[in-house]
Amino acid sequence: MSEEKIYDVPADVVRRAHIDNGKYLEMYERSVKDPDGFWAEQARAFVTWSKPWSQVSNWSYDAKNLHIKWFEGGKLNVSWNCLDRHLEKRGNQTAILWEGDDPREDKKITYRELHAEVCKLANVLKRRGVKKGDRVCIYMPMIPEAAAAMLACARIGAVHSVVFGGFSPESLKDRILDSDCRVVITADEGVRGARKVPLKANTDDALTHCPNVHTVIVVRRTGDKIAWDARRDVWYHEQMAQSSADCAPEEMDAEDPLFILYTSGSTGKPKGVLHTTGGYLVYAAITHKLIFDYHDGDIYWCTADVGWVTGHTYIVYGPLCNGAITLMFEGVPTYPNASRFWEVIDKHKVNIFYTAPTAIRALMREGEAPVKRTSRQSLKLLGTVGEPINPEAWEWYYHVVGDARVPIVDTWWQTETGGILITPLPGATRLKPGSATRPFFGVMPAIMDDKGKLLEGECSGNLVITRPWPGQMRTVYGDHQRFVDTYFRTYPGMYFTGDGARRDKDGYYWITGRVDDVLNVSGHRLGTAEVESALVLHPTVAEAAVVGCPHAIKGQGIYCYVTLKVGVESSEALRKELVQQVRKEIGPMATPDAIQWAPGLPKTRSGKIMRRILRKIAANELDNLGDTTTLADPSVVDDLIRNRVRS
Ligand code: 6R9
Repeated sequence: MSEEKIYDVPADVVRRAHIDNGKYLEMYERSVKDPDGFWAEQARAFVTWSKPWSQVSNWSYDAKNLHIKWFEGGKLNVSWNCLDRHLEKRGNQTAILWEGDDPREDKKITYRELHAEVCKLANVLKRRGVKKGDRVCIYMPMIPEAAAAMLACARIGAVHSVVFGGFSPESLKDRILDSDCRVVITADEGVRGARKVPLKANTDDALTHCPNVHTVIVVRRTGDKIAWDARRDVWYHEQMAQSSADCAPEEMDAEDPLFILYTSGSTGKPKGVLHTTGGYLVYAAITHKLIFDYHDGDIYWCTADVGWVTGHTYIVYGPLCNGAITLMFEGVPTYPNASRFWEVIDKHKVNIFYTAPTAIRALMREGEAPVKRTSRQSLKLLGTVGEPINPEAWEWYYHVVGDARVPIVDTWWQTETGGILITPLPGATRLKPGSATRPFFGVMPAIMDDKGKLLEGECSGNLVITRPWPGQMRTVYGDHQRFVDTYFRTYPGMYFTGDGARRDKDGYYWITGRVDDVLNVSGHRLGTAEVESALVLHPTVAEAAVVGCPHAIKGQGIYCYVTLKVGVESSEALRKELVQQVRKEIGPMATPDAIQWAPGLPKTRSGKIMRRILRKIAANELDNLGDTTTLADPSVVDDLIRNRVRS
């Protein structure tokens, strides 16, 4: 078993690291014995406050009285912390190092330039009537203006809701309506892998159902022709030209909302995860500095999209709060060729590189040559996030990309957690391929069995966290009850993550993946219920059940069982139509990998679909289907097995 394999921390890494193992143990102990003392110290070290807090933490995980507050009464502004306070010392240092989709395109934006851009945009928003507490939707490609838009909202106390540019007009519409955004910031088109993404056209589609949106601010990225509604649409560059670069930051309370980010759960529509100002920023900054062992001047690159939480915390807020140089990449790992990541690392002398297992697996398939023709000597640290990394991919990342020279931090966390919770620290933690290893400071994980018993020592079960940390989400926007029910009902008094995990004899955590109906497809979170709803919208579909299936590159693929209405014939054309339907409703990342025609679905006598059986069939694990005697009609299972689709 690869569990036996342990990589020691190289001596040179220990020497330069902020935290070695002794310090980790000592600080961890302090952080859980005296959390308020620990976090008060960190909050002062990482963030500048215009007024101190009156209480470090104030919380209850009791479902009847659920509340989580950090640094109450403390005042600060996130954009001021990410920009203004760096101007004196590093005004002329690069803040955002942008690498375009086309390798010939790049640019450097200093802290001073970014500050001016953000202030101007904040004034544009104000002119369009945006006030503290208003929600603003950001639907953008990976260009610096996306980060500026987030920071401009933060500057005036508006709450941003970034929607990933890969989402369909339908998904965009749902998100705009749920949080009642009245302003959208977008671009004419995005560019990825030399292909154009019609962001403005998608926005136009979405907005036919959003009467409250009065302003769309459009960045000119490609200059191609787009439709224009003169009552509603304004050009970013024209507005900016009329704007002053002087904009005083709004003084915010630590618990004022900073952003909403929609994420998928096991049931219903995606929920608006709400993060607040003070605790989130402290947690983003401390985790970025200590987990990536960031030192002044390091070139740091997180390949996520700003549409996901990783982009929020580890491209924008964490790095900029720390005065770091953050690389932002517009393109894809395989354009113009499979060396692109490594070429960008050489071109910009990247020191810290953070990506997803799905990208590693896709590049691994291309062999070693595209990696080996580059130097990668600048690298000091590698990181992964988004899904469990299989030990083979970990070893390839370590040996081929890192030349067995640099540590890997496998960082486990979620949209809900705001920042990384379980991870190695490069100078402190011996690595085991495939394990996210140990909890970060102040984080108390535990493992529960299905009956609600807390397990001790070596064990496996469901992962919970038993007390809050400053970056934790505070509520589901507009639906606090859903927050309580989703995360605090399964195990009373604890935050339930939805993930399974194992703890080994060294206390290391091995995340095994979701135990609920959430899929993780190429690191993108999707609810099976969302895909099912998209399928049943088609007039020929009577019923649909969707499960995950193993996929060599994506981690999980999407396997759909579809029951057609009586009298409808299945066909290849209809299969294609259904695939299109899901892409149109959700977006290309939700493209089904397999559609199986299912005349019947395995249901209990009370009518509940037995997904356990469907998952096994999709995974081709046919010898261990478990108990099927409680099914209303056990014969449907044989039919499903016979007609299994190879995905
Ligand atoms: C940051 C992010 C969260 C889900 C999470 C888990 C999976 C993320 C992981 C990991 C194993 C890791 N996940 N990191 N699983 N090892 N290092 O990805 O947020 O999009 O909300 O997804 O992703 O299943 O519950 P989000």
